[in-house]
Amino acid sequence: MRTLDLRGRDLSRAELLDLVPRAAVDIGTAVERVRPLVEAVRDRGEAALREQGRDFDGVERHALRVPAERISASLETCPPQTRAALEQLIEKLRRASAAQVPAEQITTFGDGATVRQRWQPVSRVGLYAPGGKAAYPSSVIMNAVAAQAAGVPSLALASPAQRDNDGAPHESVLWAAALAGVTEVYAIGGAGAVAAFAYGVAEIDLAPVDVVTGPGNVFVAAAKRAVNGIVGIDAEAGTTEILVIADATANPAFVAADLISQAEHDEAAASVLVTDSAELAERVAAELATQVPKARWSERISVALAGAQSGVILVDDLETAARVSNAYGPEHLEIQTRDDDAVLDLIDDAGAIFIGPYTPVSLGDYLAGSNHVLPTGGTARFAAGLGAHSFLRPQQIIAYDRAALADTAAPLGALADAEGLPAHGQAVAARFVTDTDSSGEL
Ligand code: HSO
Ligand code: ZN
Repeated sequence: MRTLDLRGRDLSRAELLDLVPRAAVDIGTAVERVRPLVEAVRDRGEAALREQGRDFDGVERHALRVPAERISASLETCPPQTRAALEQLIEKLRRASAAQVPAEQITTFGDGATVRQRWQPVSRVGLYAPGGKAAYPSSVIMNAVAAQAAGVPSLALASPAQRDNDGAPHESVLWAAALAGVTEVYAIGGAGAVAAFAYGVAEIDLAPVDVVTGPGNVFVAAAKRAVNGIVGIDAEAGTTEILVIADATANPAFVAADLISQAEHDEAAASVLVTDSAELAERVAAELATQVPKARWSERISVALAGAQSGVILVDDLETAARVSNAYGPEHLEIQTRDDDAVLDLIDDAGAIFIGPYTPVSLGDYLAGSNHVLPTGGTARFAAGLGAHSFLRPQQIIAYDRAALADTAAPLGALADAEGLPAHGQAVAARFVTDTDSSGEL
């Protein structure tokens, strides 16, 4: 990993934003590349999906909609310990997701005037689960359970067709769908899946959705950006990132293992260590040198760790470490220091935050009970991870009675007049016209 030594430098946030290691992937450029794919699905439906299946997944004549019996039958091939683990994930995530649904709020203004806010789920969602370098049954569950907790009545799932599974999505994706209770599953991948959800595909009875969610590579993120506005989307959950803030008290073997765990996803994954201890940095480097060669995906991990998106950043103190992290806005932030809560207080921007030596990111990836679909690429500055809230809209319900409306008539008329819109005032005044007074005066 390359080292960036910021010690002795007093840098502004803007300078830090410029300096922090960042992946070279540009979703904006990728949008231009996926637009023809998205438009082809919009205009030519099933035919375009089959062409894209042939070009990207090497499968063309498969069933685009997976039969419901095929989904439930998949459980016969699921090893019992995998099934038990998926069930544990579902149960924990259901509890944590249910806790994310806000209660209805009511504000009253005297007697007879209320503004109520209820949280209304969207009607139909399209969930995407990637199937490239690895299959992600856990992501299927992260998406489906959050939508179910919000009360979304109609869920569809798409994941790339697999040549070695007769054109169905990866078998483990089907296990997760079966266990989460998702019965509408499509063997469609990438930008085409996002477009199919956004526009619908009449030939295969795929009705358009209201919101598309789920992680994916840069092209899936770009396709979501391209259809945003036609449908809602969740955050841009692209290639994974981990940033660890650690001091001299941290265990270098733990830190190295966590950096490796996310680098395992992709050559473009980002692993960043920010520390005020040059000694810890050296010890982590030594750990990496022994742990990486033993890893199953050691080559991919080495590429990710050596990439421009990864690195070790040396700082003078933990306050600066927190500022560096805020500028980076990591998808995952781990804090392993003498006083984790004090560092946490300094953090603004992160997708999810993992506290202490016994809360690795991979716990959150699978079984913490939290959701692992999180904003990447610095979008944590303004975006949140997936949760029940991603599928809910606050909706205000306003109810005034006659007396309460009468109380507001005069100031409302004044505002209407000030804006040169007297019919607005008249809509109120008209309700108070008496038989003897047709002017609407109160
Ligand atoms: N770390 C990934 C999620 C994941 N990890 C799925 C393993 N499976 C992005 O947060
Ligand atoms: Zn992961």
